[in-house]
Amino acid sequence: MNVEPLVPVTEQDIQRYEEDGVVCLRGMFDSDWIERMRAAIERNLANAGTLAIEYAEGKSPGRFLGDMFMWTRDEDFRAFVFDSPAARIAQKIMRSQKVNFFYDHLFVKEPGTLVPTPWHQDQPYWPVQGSQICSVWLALDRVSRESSGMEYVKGSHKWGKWYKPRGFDGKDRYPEAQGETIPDIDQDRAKYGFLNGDMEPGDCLIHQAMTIHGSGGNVTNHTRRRALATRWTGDDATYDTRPGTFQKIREPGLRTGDPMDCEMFPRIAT
Ligand SMILES: O=C(O)CCC(=O)C(=O)O
Repeated sequence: MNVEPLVPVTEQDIQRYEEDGVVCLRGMFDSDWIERMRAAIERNLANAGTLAIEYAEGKSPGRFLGDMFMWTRDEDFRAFVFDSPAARIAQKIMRSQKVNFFYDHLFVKEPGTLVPTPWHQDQPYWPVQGSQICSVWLALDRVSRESSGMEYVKGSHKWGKWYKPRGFDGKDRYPEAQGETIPDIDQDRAKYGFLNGDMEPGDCLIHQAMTIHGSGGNVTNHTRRRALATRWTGDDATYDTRPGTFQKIREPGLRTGDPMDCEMFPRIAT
């Protein structure tokens, strides 16, 4: 299992992330990681955590499971946080001295699950302020547009907009949250630039927490779409107790303005 990224992160990758708000890094995780995390995901699908949400329930055939904080209860998800190249990749892309692990988020969209992942920014959901905040979205299957490949609105992390979070299932799960209503991106596609593309298992997308992103349904008959997103923060990130952020597995014991370092958001030695 590789500890270092299989391919070095280059200055060009970092600049692309800074300009576009997302970069796709190819072939970063070896097949041992892919197999290990696939097996861990199967266990999780059979026994999801208390914060898991079935986004497709009552809306579409198939299954779209979102689960979080798997690392707090499963050794393999935990190993991914501490021993995989994800922390090093995040640290490099964010140009950060330190890197804290924020949480892990599983997204499994099974074949024939027609619900999209709605357009959103991540940071409005999260109790964090700062700009060195990113996700490493690791593909564990081949991903195409048809199997719900991710799509990003190019450069949207620089718009200076803060959009109100909403449940992926359309429910108003964050009534106390602030923010504008996100524009209907799909109604006006000619107005925006988009970044998307096919992926292989072991490829990952790194996106900044303010970049607008979403995906379509998985309209394939046989292609599963399993992705493990890990969330990372860097030097300038601080905790923020504002109301209307997502539910955590437990409280970290931080106050607004505190650096992220704590047991729940461990600093990873890279
Ligand atoms: O995988 C998906 O459908 C959603 C991923 C996402 O929104 C994220 O990782 O922030």
